[in-house]
Amino acid sequence: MKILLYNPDNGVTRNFMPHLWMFLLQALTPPGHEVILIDGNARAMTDDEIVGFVREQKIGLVGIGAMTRMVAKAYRVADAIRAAGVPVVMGGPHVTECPDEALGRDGGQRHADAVALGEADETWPLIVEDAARGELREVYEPERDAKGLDRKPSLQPYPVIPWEKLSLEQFSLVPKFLRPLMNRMGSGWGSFYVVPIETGRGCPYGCEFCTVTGFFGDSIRFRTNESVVDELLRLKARARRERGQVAVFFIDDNLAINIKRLKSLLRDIIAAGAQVPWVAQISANLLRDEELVDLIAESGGKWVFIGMESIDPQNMADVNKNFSKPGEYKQVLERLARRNIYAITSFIFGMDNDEKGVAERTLSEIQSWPPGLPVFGQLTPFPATPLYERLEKAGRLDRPKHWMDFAPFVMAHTPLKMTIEEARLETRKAWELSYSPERNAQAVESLAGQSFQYRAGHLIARLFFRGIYFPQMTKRAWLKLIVDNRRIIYPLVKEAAAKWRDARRKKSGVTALDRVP
Ligand code: B12
Ligand code: SF4
Repeated sequence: MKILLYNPDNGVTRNFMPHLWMFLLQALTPPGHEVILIDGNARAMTDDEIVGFVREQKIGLVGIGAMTRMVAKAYRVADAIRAAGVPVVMGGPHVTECPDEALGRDGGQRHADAVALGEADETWPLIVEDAARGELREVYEPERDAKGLDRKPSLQPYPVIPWEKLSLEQFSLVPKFLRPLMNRMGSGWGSFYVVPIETGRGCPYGCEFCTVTGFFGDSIRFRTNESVVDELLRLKARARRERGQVAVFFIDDNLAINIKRLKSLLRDIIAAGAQVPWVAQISANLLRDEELVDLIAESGGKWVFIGMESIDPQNMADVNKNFSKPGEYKQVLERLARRNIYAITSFIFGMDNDEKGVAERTLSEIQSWPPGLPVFGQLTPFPATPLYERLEKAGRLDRPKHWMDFAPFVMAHTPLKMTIEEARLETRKAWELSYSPERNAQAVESLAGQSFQYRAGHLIARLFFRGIYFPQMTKRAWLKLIVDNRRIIYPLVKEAAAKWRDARRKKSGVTALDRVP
């Protein structure tokens, strides 16, 4: 049977990285079936194009995964595929929390033939075999333990994802029109992929807005160090073979949740020479340990994603994230910056203690920190989170099913001290000011004294991150961005050209000397 795994885009931004669940389920598919992956973030397709593809390829089963944010699109695509007579199974965090919605048991339209609840590592092979026999059940859920809780996959052993031979073409971050040039320059940047790798699952912290503690559980499971190191070595070998670049996003919710284990993993990565540039999510409270931060740097850690959420301790208490202290953010970022590690700092606006002016207050704090990549979102009540339940009980949900009419940056409830429109404007302002050409130039200039690679890398990351908020899909949009940022791009390009000429001169100097009898 041919199986298509599909992840929809959200219609606004594109992810810079493919979704792990597709590769994982592909690796867990029983032999005898062919699995094709399409990530709408990388390969945008209309509903008709997807249905056409399913027909043309004679697909026998379609698996669709989606976060809440993309679920309306996922349902639409599922409806079109089912109308073409092909069964659809849906999985992931949203349908796990709202299975009745996907199955049409809540009075609405049915979108899926079957749903896979929770972690599907163990149920997926069963789903495939049932579908191949034409006997799909409606609901697949993990077995329960003696306490009636989902039995979670131990991650030991962990399936081997054959990155070394998978087609990653749709996920290369180097724009197609630049690839031939980059290849000709022999710079090793003809391809660039960010690949997701998990080393563990689960987080016990239970922040009010987060689905992770409920979905993956509060007990943490880790893969063995060997299996992670092996995956990194295979990736590294591929990048070397293709003369391209690869970076890894360790997608664990909190990579340092067990500091002792992380240190042991990083030491093994270093000992095996398995370092690749990597990014990971780590909460600020777990970045106090100097030895850990040394190991992060030595093992290839370049960027750390920190869920800072707010600079207001009252907001942090309101969302049960008191363990993360705004008062120590600056110190943490300086500790990282001393090792040339920078932070993607994530903020949430529209918390109950936020007022008009929150963007400016937050930005003036950020300005006093080492340069990083701030990102701004809004407090969103995802189904089955404690936040959703609190707001629902208080009758504060303006759009209880906000995912069915997804509107980017428009909140689904009204914060206590500002309006929904004010929250939208504050968010916009924060993005505009943080990624203005002036701010980009200041950030790069503040890295004066650092190597060319750091400064250029920082600027490129800024230009990409801006695209999370501002549509930046077309060549025209990129050109405009380059022109707007010429003040900082021009000197960097000049410096690069001088370096390149210098390198060529040195090379030809050696060649000339070699020819002397
Ligand atoms: C990596 C990541 C990202 C990446 C992008 C996704 C990517 N390319 O991987 C980035 C950083 C870009 C990102 C962004 C966002 N993210 Co995010 N992200 C994650 C994270 C940390 C890991 C995802 C992952 O790979 N997990 C490991 C895999 C194995 O788990 P899984 O995806 O759940 O898949 C398993 C099962 O669900 C199931 N399954 C999943 N799909 C399917 C499909 C089928 C057919 C079947 C059978 C089974 C199945 O099987 C898998 C194996 O067990 C999760 C948290 C988490 N731990 O999952 C949050 C998470 C998915 N993100 C979340 C959110 C909210 C966001 C943002 C909206 C945040 C924001 N405000 O901007 C954005 C939206 C991005 C967008 N494009 O619109 C929420 C989603 C909650 C929800 N109900 O939708 C999560 C759960 C975190 C949280 N705090 O609650 N994210
Ligand atoms: S620390 Fe991160 S993953 Fe853990 S509960 Fe809080 S937001 Fe979710």
